Amino acid sequence: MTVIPRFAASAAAEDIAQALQTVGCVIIENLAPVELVDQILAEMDPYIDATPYGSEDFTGLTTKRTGALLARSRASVDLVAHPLILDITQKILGPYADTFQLHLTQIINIGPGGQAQGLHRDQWCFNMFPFPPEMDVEVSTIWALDDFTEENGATRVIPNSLTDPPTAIKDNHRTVGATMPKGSVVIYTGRTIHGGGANNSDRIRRGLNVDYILGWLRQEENQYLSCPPEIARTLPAHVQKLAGYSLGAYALGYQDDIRDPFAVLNGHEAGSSFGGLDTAIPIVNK
Ligand SMILES: O=C(O)CCC(=O)C(=O)O
Ligand SMILES: [Fe+2]
Repeated sequence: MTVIPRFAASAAAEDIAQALQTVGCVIIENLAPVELVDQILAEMDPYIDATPYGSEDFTGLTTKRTGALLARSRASVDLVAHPLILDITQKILGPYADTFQLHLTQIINIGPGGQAQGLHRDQWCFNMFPFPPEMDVEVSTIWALDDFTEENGATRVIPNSLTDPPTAIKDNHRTVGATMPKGSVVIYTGRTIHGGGANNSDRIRRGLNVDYILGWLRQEENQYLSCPPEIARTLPAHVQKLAGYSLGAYALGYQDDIRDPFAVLNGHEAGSSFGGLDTAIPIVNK
């Protein structure tokens, strides 16, 4: 198959996850209301204005990358912790860890004249570690904050590239544009070869990149600094946990005397022992 499988917002997580597992990419059309997207853009506008352009080709010389969505945009919480996306992510990452967590939140605005980003795998951020070819460690999403078109730099993905050799990043001719209306989302995994498209239009292409990783990996965006405790405390409990204020595995992520970070964050009495996974984390796979 050389197209990106497309689903309606009403589709079952199971069907979407199966397509994602097989082809490595899927689009869910119109999953977010346009009004919600506009609210996120309004809340993020001052931060986007203050963001510098990328300093080299990969980050994009006409591209702005603006993060810390959980701290800066209350409306973004509905996308970052979208139940359907979390459900799909759970199905993809579930076999490899007891938990998964937020990896990064980033509005990616590709300005007019922006060149296509070099094709890559997102999981290469883990120091290029050669994970087993069939293993998933990351699920990536890009929400279209504008209509994504071939002309304005829709994300480009290579369907069926999950286990291709790294040299497939040269296969520009195999890429397909994730064209989709505003409020839709393209999902791919850490193994899928993809990159931002060239923006040949005269308007900015705005997208929101939210990725998720296994609970035992390091987060790309440092959530404890981007969304510090005083702000995290005001978020819903499951979002606090998703952001990383929870144990990532039996003995990962505790504070001082082996206290549960979720309990500490919220001023609850926190026991002192390893492995509070049953109650401490949002998303238990087993
Ligand atoms: O902006 C996009 O469409 C994709 C960006 C991307 O893949 C990345 O920065 O890792
Ligand atoms: Fe990427």
